[in-house]
Parts: sequence; C-alpha cells; structure tokens
Amino acid sequence: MEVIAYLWQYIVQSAGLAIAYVFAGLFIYLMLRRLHSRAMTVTLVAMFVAASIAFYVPNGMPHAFEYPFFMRSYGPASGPVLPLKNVWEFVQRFDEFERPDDISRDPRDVPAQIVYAQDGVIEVSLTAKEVIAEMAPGVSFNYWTFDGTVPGPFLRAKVGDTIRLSLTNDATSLHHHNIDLHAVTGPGGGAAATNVAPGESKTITFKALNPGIYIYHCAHPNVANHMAHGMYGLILVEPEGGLPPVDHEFYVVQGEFYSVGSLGRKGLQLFNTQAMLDGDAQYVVFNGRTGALVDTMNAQVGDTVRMYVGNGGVNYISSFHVIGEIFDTVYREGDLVSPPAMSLQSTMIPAGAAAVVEFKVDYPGKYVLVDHALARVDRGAWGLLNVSGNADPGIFDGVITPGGGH
Ligand SMILES: [Cu+2]
Repeated sequence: MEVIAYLWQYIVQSAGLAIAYVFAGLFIYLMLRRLHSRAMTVTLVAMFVAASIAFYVPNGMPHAFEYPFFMRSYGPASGPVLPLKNVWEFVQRFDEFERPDDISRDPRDVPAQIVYAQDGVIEVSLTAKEVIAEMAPGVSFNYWTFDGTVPGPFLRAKVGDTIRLSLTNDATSLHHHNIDLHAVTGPGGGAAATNVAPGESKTITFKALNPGIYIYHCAHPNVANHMAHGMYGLILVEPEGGLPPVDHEFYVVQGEFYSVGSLGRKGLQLFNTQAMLDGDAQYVVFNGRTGALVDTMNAQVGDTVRMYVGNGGVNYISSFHVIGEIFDTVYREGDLVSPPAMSLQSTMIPAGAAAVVEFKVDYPGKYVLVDHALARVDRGAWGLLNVSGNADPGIFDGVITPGGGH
C-alpha cells in the first residue's frame, strides 16, 4: 500500500529500535539472574536508562508534537517542522490528493505576449495545490505547487504594468500558502497580503516597477520547506520596447528535492528536513522531475533560442551550461537593464533568482542543458535541446559516436 511505502523508513527504524531495546532488556535480565544482587540490578538499570538519555538529550527534548521530533532551528519564524496532526491528516486524506500524470511544466509554455484585461490590468490567478506525482519512474513525492506543476505558470508583464493577482489555496491542501514575487515592491513581495488557508482566496495589485526576470515562490513559514516541495516559478517584466524577437522561448527552473529514501528508492518519499538543512539533496532537477526536458525543446539550425532559467534552490547555486553551445547573450542574474554579457560558456544562477540566456543554433544535434556542478546531473539536473537541420562541416566536422560525451 502506498501509505506503508511512505512510512516504511520509519517502520524499519522503529522496529530496529524495538529489537535493540528487547535484546538490551533480555541481556539485563539474564545478567541479573546470574549475578543476583540488588546493587547489580540498580547499576545495570541505571546504565540502561543513562544510555537512552545520552542518546536523546544532545538533540534536545521534543518540544511539540511535530515531525521531525528533535529539530531545533533559529529562523525568524517556525522551523522546517510539520505538526504531527498534518502528518496524520495526510495519511487520512491520502486518497483526496490529485495525482497528475506529469508534474513538470512544459518548457514551451511561455505566453507569446502580454495579455491585458479590459481595464488594461494584467489578471493572474494562481492556485496553490498539494499533489502526489512522480519524481522518477516509481518514485513519488508529495509536491506543493502553483497550479499543479513545477514550476508554476510563467507570468509575463512589461515595466509599468499593473498586475492583479489572486491566489487561491485549493480546498484539499493541508497547509497555508502565499506568494512572494521578487518583481513586487511591497511587504513580503506580496506574501504578507496573500496568506491563504485551505479553500481561501486573496487578491493583491502591484505595479511592475523594475524590468527583469524574477522568481516567485511561496513564502509561508517555513519558507525553505514550502519551496523545497516545488512552490516556485518565474515572472518576466519586459523592459520598455520589449525583448528582441527570437524563434523559441523556453522556460526552465532548477530545483532541489529532499527525500528520506536515498536516490532512486521506490515508493512515496517522505520529506527529509535534516537533508534540506544540510544542503544534501537527493534530487536536483529541471522542471520538477527527472527526465522532464527530453523531447519538448526543439529547434532548427539557424533558429534563435531564448531560455528563461530560474533556480528555486533552496541551497544550491546553479552553474547553468548547455553542452556544445556558447551563450551569445546572457542577462546575468536577470538584469534586463544593463547591456547583456556576451559569449559565455556558463552562467551562475543564485538560489531564488533567474537569468536569460540566448543563442543561435548553428549545427544539428542534441544539446544537453546541465548544472555544470556535474554530480547533480546524475541526480536529474539535465535536459535536451534537439536541433535538426543541415550540418555545416565548416562549423563542425567529425564522426559522432553514440555515448560520446562532454
Ligand atoms: Cu506554500
């Protein structure tokens, strides 16, 4: 059963602990039968209790019914723990959660132009939704999302535009959510006015004062916890006059996922708070899951390509690179005001930030998007840009063997 798989790690741990205690107890009993003295009894029992306390006290005693039990943290708001009642509710309402076939957002899902409502304002409605979906074949996660995908929808505006944004928290959610858009000038980037309980909606209006490509994310405490469940996306605020036209625009967001089960462990994965605090992600992926960007990004030789690349974090800086290509222009850290950097191999994308990279594709083949901290590629941080068309031997000539790498 799926719930058992979810709790398996804890069942095994508890069983292990129970076995250890039974055998320790048995050992004491046998010793006492042999030694048969009150002093010995007291000594052995004291040792047993002391060993138990010595094991737990350095972690602090549990201060509430929460998961994990012994977590201490020092942020301004509540730590990355969940009330045990939420864990209980999760198990109880397990069958209510939507189970989308594909958690990833299509990288082509970039609105071609800005859409205004009748009053000239940009209307955006987002729904915070908690779902269960696959990170890899047979490996599922409890994702928290905007609109049921990771990343959430790509939002598009121009500098000076007014945006009316409604955030609804789906009635099936277990947690409160909100939205902090880095494009917003105002309290909490909007988060302070959009805290929504399950079933609730709130609306804010803001003016896009600065051009750029910005991350938006849930900022409900614990923020890192909400983001590490998949609650982020990008909002583009185009500069005056817009960005130059290109043949293809793609939407890619890197993110880390922390599971109790090790990389590739099958079944529903419990969130690993300690791993998140340690910055030890099991999965690092583009667009929410492993293998999300394999066959959706296509171009022809001669096309110009623009990628909006974000990094949801919550711990790593992305060393974004496309193998076999050179970025003609890079809007570093999403700066659409300064002249872009030119002719770069890679660009750094801080956690909770974004960049825009552009290049013309000159030669057919499969171009691999990676975080060039390459161990992350094996955790899922890669995608493909498939370029078809005629090969110009003046640009590249050689016999391409399958499996030939970087
Ligand atoms: Cu949230």
